[in-house]
Amino acid sequence: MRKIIFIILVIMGCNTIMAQKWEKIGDRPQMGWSTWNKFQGNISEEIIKGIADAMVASGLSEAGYQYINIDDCWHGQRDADGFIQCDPKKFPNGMKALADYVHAKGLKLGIYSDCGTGTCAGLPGSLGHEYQDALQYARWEIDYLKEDWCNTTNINAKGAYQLMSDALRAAGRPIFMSMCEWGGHKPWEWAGEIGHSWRIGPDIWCNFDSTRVHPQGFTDIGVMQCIRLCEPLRRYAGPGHWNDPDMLEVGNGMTVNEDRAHFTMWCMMASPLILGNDLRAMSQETKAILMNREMIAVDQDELGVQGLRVATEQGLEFWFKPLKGGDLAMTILNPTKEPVCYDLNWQHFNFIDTEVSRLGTHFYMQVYKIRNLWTHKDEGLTSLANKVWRKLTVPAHDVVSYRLTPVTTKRTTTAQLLKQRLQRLQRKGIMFGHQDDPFYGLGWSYEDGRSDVRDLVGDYPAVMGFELGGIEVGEEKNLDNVPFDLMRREIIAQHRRGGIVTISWHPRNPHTGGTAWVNAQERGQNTVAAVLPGGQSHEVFQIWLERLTTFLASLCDEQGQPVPFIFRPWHENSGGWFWWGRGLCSAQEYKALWNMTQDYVTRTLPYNILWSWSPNYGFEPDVLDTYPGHDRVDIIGLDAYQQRNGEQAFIATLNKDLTTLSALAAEKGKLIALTECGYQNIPDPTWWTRVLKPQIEKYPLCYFLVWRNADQHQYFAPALETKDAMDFVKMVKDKRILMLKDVIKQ
Ligand code: BMA
Repeated sequence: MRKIIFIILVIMGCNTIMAQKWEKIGDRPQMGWSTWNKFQGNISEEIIKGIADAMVASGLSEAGYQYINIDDCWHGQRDADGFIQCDPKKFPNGMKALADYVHAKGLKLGIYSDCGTGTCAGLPGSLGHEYQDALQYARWEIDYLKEDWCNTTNINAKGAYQLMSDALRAAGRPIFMSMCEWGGHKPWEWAGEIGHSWRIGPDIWCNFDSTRVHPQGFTDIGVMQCIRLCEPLRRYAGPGHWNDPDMLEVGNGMTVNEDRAHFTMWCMMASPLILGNDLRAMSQETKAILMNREMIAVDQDELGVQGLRVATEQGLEFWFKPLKGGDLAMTILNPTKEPVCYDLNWQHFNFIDTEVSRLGTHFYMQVYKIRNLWTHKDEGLTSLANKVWRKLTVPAHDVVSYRLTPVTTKRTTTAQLLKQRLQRLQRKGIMFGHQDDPFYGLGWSYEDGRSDVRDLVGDYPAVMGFELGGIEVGEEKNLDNVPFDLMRREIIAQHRRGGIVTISWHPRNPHTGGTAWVNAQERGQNTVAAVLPGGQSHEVFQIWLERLTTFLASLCDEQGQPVPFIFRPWHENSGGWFWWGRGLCSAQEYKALWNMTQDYVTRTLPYNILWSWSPNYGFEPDVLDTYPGHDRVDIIGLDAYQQRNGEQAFIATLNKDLTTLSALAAEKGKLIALTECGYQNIPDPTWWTRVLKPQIEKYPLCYFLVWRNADQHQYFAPALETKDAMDFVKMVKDKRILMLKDVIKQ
C-alpha cells in the first residue's frame, strides 16, 4: 500500500511539469464502436469479443474503425486500495484479458467513466480516484476513455476534465480522451487542450428529427437536432480536438435514407464515427453505408475542417467541407418530409470559408470534376455559366453528396481581366486616384455618397485607395479611423460603379508592439526576420495574415465573386521608416516576407488580386534587389511626394526613378503607376498642371493616386475651397486624365 501511494505521489509530481494531453492521437476524428446505443448496460465479455470479431470479419476495421468502446455498466467494486475492478460476472476473465483479445485483432479497447461520484447508471465514478483509475486503465492497456458528467453537483467541469487528462498523462499510456459533458459548460471553449473530443449536446436517440423527454427530465435528441447544435461550433474543431455530436444510430431502426443522411452529415462535420449498431448482424444496406470509403475519407480528411452550411434553398441545405489539396465535399441535405426537386446552378454556391479554413469554391472561374459519393459514379463537370446545370431530386430525409475536384481551366481570371482593362485604359490616359475618397474630406466626414473630388469636378476618382492598417490586430476601424465594415461597403460600391480599387496595408509591428513606423529604439530590431518561419514572431504574424486574408476574402459581390483589386503591401521599402524598410532587413528577408504574404493570401484568393510593388522615390539602385520578381508582381509602382519648396528636386528625382522603373516594367510588359503621390496641402495653386502633369505624361503610367484628405492640416486632393481647385479642374478637363466616367465602360 505504501508503495502504491509513493508511486502515485511520484506520478503527481511529474505531472506538474507535463500537464498536457496526449498529442498525436486524435489527429483525425476517432472511428470505432460503442456498446451504448445498442446494448446500454446489458454488456458482457462475449458481446465485446463478438463485436471485435465482426469488426474485423466485416471489413469495418480495414475501412478505418479501430476502437471497441465499453460504455457504462462494466464496473464492479473498488478493491481495498481503491482500485476499480470490472464486474466479474460480465467480464469473468478481467479487462486485461479482454484488451489482449481486442489488441490481437489489431483493434483498440475503450472504457467509460464519469467525473462525478457515480456513473449515470450509478456505478462508481472517478471523483477522488482519478489518478488511480488512470493507472488502472493503463495497466489494463486501455486506449480510449469516455468520461461522462453524471452526479457532478458543485464540480468545476474544466477542472474535473483537466484532472483526468493529467492523470491519463501521468499514467504513461497514450489514451484518447473523449469528454462527455453534454455542452452545458461550453467545453468547446476550453476542452481543446484537455482532451481530443467533447460532446456538444444531450444523448442522441434513434430518430431523425425529434426529441424524446425522459420521465427523469432529461432529453434525447434526433439527428437534425445534433446537427443544429454542432453547426455553430465549427471554429472550435480541428485535428486533435473535435466536436462530438454523439455516436451513430445507423442500423438501429431509421430508414435507409435517414441512415445515409445521418452518416453523411457526421462525415461532413468531421465528427467522431463511433458505431452504435450490432455489428454481428448488419444488413447489406447498413454495411454499405458504414463502409462507404469515399465518404469516410471526407470525415477523415487531413485538414480536419468541419463543414459548413453555405445556403438553404427550397428547404434543402447545401453543405460544403473543404478538403486537402483543393477538393471539396458537397452535400445537399433534405431535412423535410417530402422529396424536393431542385434546379442546380453552381453559381449559387460561390463562397469562401472566412471562419475556419479560408478555402472555398470558385465556380465562376474554376471547373470541378463531380464525383457522386453514394452512387460512386463520376457525373461530369461543374459549369461556369450562371444557369441551371441539372435538375435533381433529393428524397425526404436524405442527401445527395459529391466530391468536387478542381480541373485545369483556361478561363481568364478576374485579375487578368482587370490587368487587361488597366492596359486598355493606360493607352487612353492616366487615371486619377484618391485615398479614402468616400469617407471624409475638408470639413466633413462620413456623409453618404460625398467626396471632395466629386464636389469639385462632379465625378468620382477612377481609382480609390483603401487602407487596412489595424485589421491584423482585429480592430474594427483602421488606423485612420475608418470602420472596416464601411470600407467593405465602399470597396464593393466602387467596384460596382465600374471604378478601380487599390488596397494598402500599414500593419503594426508584430515584434515590438509598435506601429508600422519604427522609432529610434526599434531601429536595431529585425522584425522581418522575426516574422519569417522559425522567427520569434512568426506565429503571431500568421494570425495577422489570417485576419488580413479573412477581410480580403469578404470583399465579394452579390454572386459571391471576389472583387478584383490591386494589393500593394510592403510599400516604400526603399525608405527606412517602416519595419520592412531599408536598413532594417536584408533584400532576401524582404523578398521572403513578400512571398510568404503573397502565398498566404493567394491560397484563399487565387484569382482576383493584382500585386503592386512600390518603392519610395529617391531610391538607391540596389532597391532592385528587393524586387520580388516578374512572376510575383503585376504593377510596378512608385510613391513620390513633393516636399515644401522642393519642386526642382521633386521633378528631377521623379523623372530619374520613373525612368528606372519604366525600364524594369518594359522587360515583361508590367503596368506602372504612381501608387502614392501628392504635395501636402497643395500650397502651389498651379501645381497640378504646371508641375505634376507634365512629368507624369512622359511615362506610360496607368494611374496616379494622391493620399487622403485627413483634415485641414493634412490633405492631398483639392476641395471646393482649396486654392489649387481651379487648377485641378483644368487638369481633369484634359481627355488624358481619366475620372470615373472615363473608365466605367472600358
Ligand atoms: C500616412 C498618413 C497617416 C496615415 C497613414 C496610413 O501617410 O496619412 O496619417 O495614418 O498614411 O493611411
